This record gives sequence, structure tokens and C-alpha cells, in this order.
Amino acid sequence: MDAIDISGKTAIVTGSSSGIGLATVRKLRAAGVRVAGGARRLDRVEGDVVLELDVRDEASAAAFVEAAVAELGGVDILFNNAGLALGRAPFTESTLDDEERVLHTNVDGVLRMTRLVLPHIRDGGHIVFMGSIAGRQPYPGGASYIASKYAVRGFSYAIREDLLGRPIRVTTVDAGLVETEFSLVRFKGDQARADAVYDGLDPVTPDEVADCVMFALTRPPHVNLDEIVIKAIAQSSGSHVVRRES
Ligand code: 8X3
Repeated sequence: MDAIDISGKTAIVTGSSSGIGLATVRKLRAAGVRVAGGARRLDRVEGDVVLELDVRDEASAAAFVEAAVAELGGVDILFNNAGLALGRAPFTESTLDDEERVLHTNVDGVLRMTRLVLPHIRDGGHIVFMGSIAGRQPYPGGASYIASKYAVRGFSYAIREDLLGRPIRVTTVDAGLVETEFSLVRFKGDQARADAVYDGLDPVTPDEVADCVMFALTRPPHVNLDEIVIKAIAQSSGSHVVRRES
């Protein structure tokens, strides 16, 4: 099965200032796709159109989509990538602030961006969700993030039903440990704790996840790659990894 040519298409990528989002923007552009990248930190966003975006905020998201659609002249691909986790403590220690930030970004933000972009997606379009293995199997100390990623998976199943009969594909990429700023954000800037997550194993890289996104996008139009699960070989689940002896 040869990859189809996606050059000339357009894409919106959320959370595009770092990690998987940035890696995907680069691969899309290398494939000839014109990309509107959105993030709260604009200095690091790359793209043909670079715009501020806070997916938690309806006005910010609506302004972003309006400007991106105008600049791109239509949308073929939406990559709902923005998301975060906060903390690795039992839910008995959860705070309202953390829950709101995680759920408003990972769930509300994904629904909002999909609702706002969908009317502009052309036939042959594709919506890709950044999921997680946390949305398939729980582990201790990640309840709000796990709830959010189960919601993303449920939402992707649900809109696949609603879009059935229309030529718009829906894919979720569920990743395990990927070395990005994810852990630094999760541990609120504690670099040592973040580094320890990836110590003694070879985590998946952002480029390798972006390759999964690109693979789904470049299947023939009648093929919908529903879900891709990608983990380091040293990881069997969110709470189960083997590390090299140091
Ligand atoms: C990130 C992977 O295992 O930390 O989505 O939940 S994990």
C-alpha cells in the first residue's frame, strides 16, 4: 500500500510549540502541507500561519479558527494535539485547579476545536486525536489525565459514528512514554522528577509519534486507520516499565 500524496493540503495543529505537535508540523510541511500552528507560546510555533491559541477559551479558539481558515483557504486536516497531565498523586490529593486545567484542555478543548473546525473541513479531510495509553488502561496517580484520555477515545468513537457516510476520516494515536516536555509540565517544572520518568529506558521520540500521524494521513482515502497504539518496548502499560540497571 503506497502512501498517498498529501502535498497541497492544509492542516491545523494545536499544541504545536513543542514535542509531538512541533514534530508533526515539521513532517507535514516537509510533505508539502500548509500548516496553521496554534499554541499559547507563539515564540516556538512553526507554520505557514502562526497564531495564538488557547483551546480552553472559546473566544481564542474561534478567533484562531476564523483566521486560520481565512489564511489557509480551507482545512483538510485537524490534529487535536494540545493536552497535558498534572501530577502523579492519588486522586485523594487532587485539586480543583489541576482538574480544571487538565479537563478544560484535554476534553473541552478537543470538543471545542473539533466543533469549530468541522464546518470548514473539506471532503477527504481527516481529524487526528492525540490520545494516550492512559485512555486505554488506568494506572495509579493519574486519574484526571486518565479520565480525559478515556474521554478523547470515546469522543473519537462517537464522531466517527456521526461522520459515517461523509468522506472525513478519524484517527486516534495513543502513545505511551514519549520524551517531551510532558513530564516537566506534569511535575510542574521539577526537572529531576521529569528526567527520572525516562531514565534507564529508550522512550519513544516525538518524531516517531509524528510518523504514526503521517502514516494514518497518507493511507488511501477509503482506508480509515482508527487507532494506533505506540509504546517503548520497555513499557507494557502506564505503570509498568523495565529500566536498565545504572
Ligand atoms: C502519556 C503516557 O503513560 O504517562 O500519555 O500516561 S502516560
